[in-house]
Amino acid sequence: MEQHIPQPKSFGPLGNLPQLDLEAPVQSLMRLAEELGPIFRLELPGGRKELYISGHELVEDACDETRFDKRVWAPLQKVRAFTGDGLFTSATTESNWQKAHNILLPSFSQMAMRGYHEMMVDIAVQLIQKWLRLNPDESVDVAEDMTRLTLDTIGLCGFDYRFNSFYREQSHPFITSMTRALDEAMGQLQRLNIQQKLMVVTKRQFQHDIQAMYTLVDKIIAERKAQGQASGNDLLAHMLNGRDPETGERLDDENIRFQIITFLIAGHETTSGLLSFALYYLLKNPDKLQKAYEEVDRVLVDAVPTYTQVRELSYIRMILNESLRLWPTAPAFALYAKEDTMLAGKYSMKKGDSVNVLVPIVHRDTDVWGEDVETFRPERFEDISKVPHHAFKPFGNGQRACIGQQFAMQEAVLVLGMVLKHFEIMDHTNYQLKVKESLTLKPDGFTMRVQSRSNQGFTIAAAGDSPEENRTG
Ligand code: FDE
Repeated sequence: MEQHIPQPKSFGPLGNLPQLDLEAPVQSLMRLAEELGPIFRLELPGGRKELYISGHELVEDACDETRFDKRVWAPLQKVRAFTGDGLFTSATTESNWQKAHNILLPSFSQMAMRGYHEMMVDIAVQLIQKWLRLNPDESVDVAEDMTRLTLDTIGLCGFDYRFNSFYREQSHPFITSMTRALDEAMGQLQRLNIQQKLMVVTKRQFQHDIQAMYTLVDKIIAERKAQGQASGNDLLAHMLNGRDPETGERLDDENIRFQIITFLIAGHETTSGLLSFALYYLLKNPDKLQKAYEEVDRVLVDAVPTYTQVRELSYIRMILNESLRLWPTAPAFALYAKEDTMLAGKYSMKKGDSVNVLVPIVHRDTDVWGEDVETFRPERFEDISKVPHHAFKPFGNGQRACIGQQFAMQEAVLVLGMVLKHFEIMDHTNYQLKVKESLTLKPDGFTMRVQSRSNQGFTIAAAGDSPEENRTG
């Protein structure tokens, strides 16, 4: 029998919009899920109806790829203005999705990670050096420095381009444009059509920012082509040289432009949020922090870690997984029914109907995670066979899951390991978590102090140069 789907009281043409905090929509949806249960419906302006699911059974069923596929939902549709049919914002049915997926998959295999290691170390050393030079009374803006780090890492590993964020007070102009364009894309979601039409200046700025991004990216592509297609062993080289094993086709220049912007967006905000949340949880859980110190001191015996040592930091990896459980930095994704179907045998869906998965709530489902879901306990991930994988979706689902998952985890383990190896971290403000929302989540206004744990500072300052020297290419 068809089951009833709860919906909160709606307000005329605004529908349920008043129930959403526009600064923090995901957190309002989380509160609604706690009130209304594992499935609910909202009515948004324009008569748009949205279904939200967060119970493990519903989510597991919607993740069945034979019946459901990724929907490029409203926020991603807006981002499409500058990422076009890049991997993140294309439908699975668009030909460039399969083609780019086939061509780029090998660049993100565990094997490929070894090849990025020295570049990842190069950027991580810049972060460590910056922090080593702080005066004792200076604090670190965690999310800002982590964003510098993740952006520079994807820039260097992806396109052999140095944003040099640690040498700038303000963001690189590309990032200013990208951040403003992302904010505008999210802003458009909340405006009525008529408002949108009146915002001439905003629209002009949006177009200007998109052009600025294209100009930089097109220059990177042109310079690489001038060096000869075969040069380099980064993502860009794979995009230029790779052929789809199924069709033998290459990516065209416009699609490569979209992919580069996609990787810069997808590859830095999410990973930087992840590292920031992990540091927050460590500060608030001294016993886990102690275990982490013990592991890095045992495994990272040199000033600069090797690839193999990073792979051995299993407790650090568990900490990152547990951070992703509590605050998955990409907090939602959407799926549509490929044919008429029953969701979990209970709710009928017509072909094309879609559901939004509220990942932070799935990750707090007590049926599968236990009663202590609010507790930060990395040990949940100790035995991989005991992890309820069907209720752990920080990287999305199936063939449309995050292609950068290994990359992000490799980078995050390396950086968190190095930070803990070199610094005692201190919660000097007794920070109270406030989650800031854009396309992704991060702790808002989170600062901490760091103190060198030994005289290793000296070693790394000298060793920091070596990855560069050794990089013969
Ligand atoms: C993707 C992704 C996803 C899915 C979404 C949907 O479904 O819509 C998710 C959930 C994610 N991703 C998440 C994440 C987290 C983190 C930390 C990350 N992520 C990171 C990264 C890095 C890089 C480079 C990336 N990432 C990338 C990416 C891409 C390209 C994509 C799309 C794919 C396809 O094909 O679709 C993603 N990512 Fe991520």
